[in-house]
Amino acid sequence: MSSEKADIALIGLAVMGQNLILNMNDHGFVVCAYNRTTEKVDKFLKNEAKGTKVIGAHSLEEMVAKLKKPRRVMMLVKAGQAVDDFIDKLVPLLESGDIIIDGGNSEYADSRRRCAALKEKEILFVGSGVSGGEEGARYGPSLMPGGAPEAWPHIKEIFQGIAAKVNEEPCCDWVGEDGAGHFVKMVHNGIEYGDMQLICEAYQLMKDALELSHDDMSEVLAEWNKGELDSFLIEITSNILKYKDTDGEPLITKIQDAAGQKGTGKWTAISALEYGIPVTLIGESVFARCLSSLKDERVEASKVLQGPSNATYQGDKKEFTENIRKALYASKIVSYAQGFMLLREAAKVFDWNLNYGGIALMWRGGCIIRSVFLGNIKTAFDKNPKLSNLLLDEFFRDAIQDCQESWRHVIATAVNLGIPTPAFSTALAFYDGFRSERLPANLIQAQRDYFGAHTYELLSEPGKFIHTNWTGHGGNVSSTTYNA
Ligand code: 2AM
Repeated sequence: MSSEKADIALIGLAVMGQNLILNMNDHGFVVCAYNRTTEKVDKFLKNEAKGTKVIGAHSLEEMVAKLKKPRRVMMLVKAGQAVDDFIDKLVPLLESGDIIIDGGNSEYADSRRRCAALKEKEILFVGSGVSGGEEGARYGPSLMPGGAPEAWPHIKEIFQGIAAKVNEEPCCDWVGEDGAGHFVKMVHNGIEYGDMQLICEAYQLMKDALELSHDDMSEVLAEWNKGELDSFLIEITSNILKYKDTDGEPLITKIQDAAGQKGTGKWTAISALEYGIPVTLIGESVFARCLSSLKDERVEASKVLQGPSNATYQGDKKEFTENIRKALYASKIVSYAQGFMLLREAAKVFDWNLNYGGIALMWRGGCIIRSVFLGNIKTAFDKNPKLSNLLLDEFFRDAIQDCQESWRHVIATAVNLGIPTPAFSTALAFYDGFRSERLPANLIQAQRDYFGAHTYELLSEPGKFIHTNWTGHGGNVSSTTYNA
């Protein structure tokens, strides 16, 4: 074995870890591989890593001794306790300025905690979102690193080297402080839930309202994939719809209609509620999966509960298909606007200096939500880095304006036909709420004051809280501390 020292160590030889190592090796970096079950190190060196410059270690001590300084140690192990256990074992072996990177699916709150705890020990912690699955890890993932900013210059070359590229630009940039990388990854996954739900609603409308064949739907999506909606998810959906089972039937029609979930969409929705940001489309997408998984109850209810008698669209099918495309596009714009609103609020709460255009670029390639559309978002933030809301960018404002009539027509039609479109509908409701100078919340304030003396402000006197004795009895004492 050569005495060459490794540029980086990677702990965790499941498929993602192995593929990232091979990707780093392809880009000229020497990687030292380690795994809790050390037989996997030998197996990896003898098989997948055979003939590469990858070296192995059978203990953490050996691994650390083989690293250049500052030492860079990346973990791709099961999220949770395993990460903390490795950190505890690594810290005594490392020195000031060394770097620990967690590339697993950790929760951002854990990354915040780890970053702060390691700072005390002068170790630089990075929590990085890694997206793109096994294929991405091997040939170019989207990487979203955040944590101790001093670590970035030392890992930039490796990270940007192995990341996916779009027009030669790497889909990896520094995200922000402490848990920002894992927060951005979480929002990415939430947006993925939204994108998938939107495509499902378009699918159901084409299938049930227009009664298109699966081959026709596949072609429609292939066509959409040539325009504004050009994206990985539209592309694979087109392929899925035309895929035939051995009997020649579309396989999709035989698949159980109960969606699973691992929880990242749910965590985005929970964060949205926690920070008070109306990320309604991701929320609806999580609930749509929940409703789908109540299969037995739905089967029972379908025998009892009635919908409208007419369930198919009577107008021009081609025209309505184009309306659906526009409804999908407008809803998607709202979803991303909501996602960036959540990022903006988290940046405020945690004092992160988020690079929004950079985030759009990181999602532009390599990951599940990759799309041409993310290039438009990058452009919007390049034009105005302080853009408060995507919907206010001229390009997106005009795009929604262009889609608006179709969007309303599709939702109205779906309502009349009894076809659920929770994501399309919530996007439009958000749009109409967001563009309202006045909402009926004055009545909520009056009701709260009526039953709980919570006080209200007058439009003419903002900042001054007043209580009215609405009934003439019950007293004039206002409540400021109690929240019903
Ligand atoms: P293993 O091969 O020894 O099981 C994905 O599961 C990766 O995380 C694997 O490399 C696995 O190591 C590692 N992993 C899972 N749980 C772990 C734990 N509690 N401690 C250390 N490594 C763990």
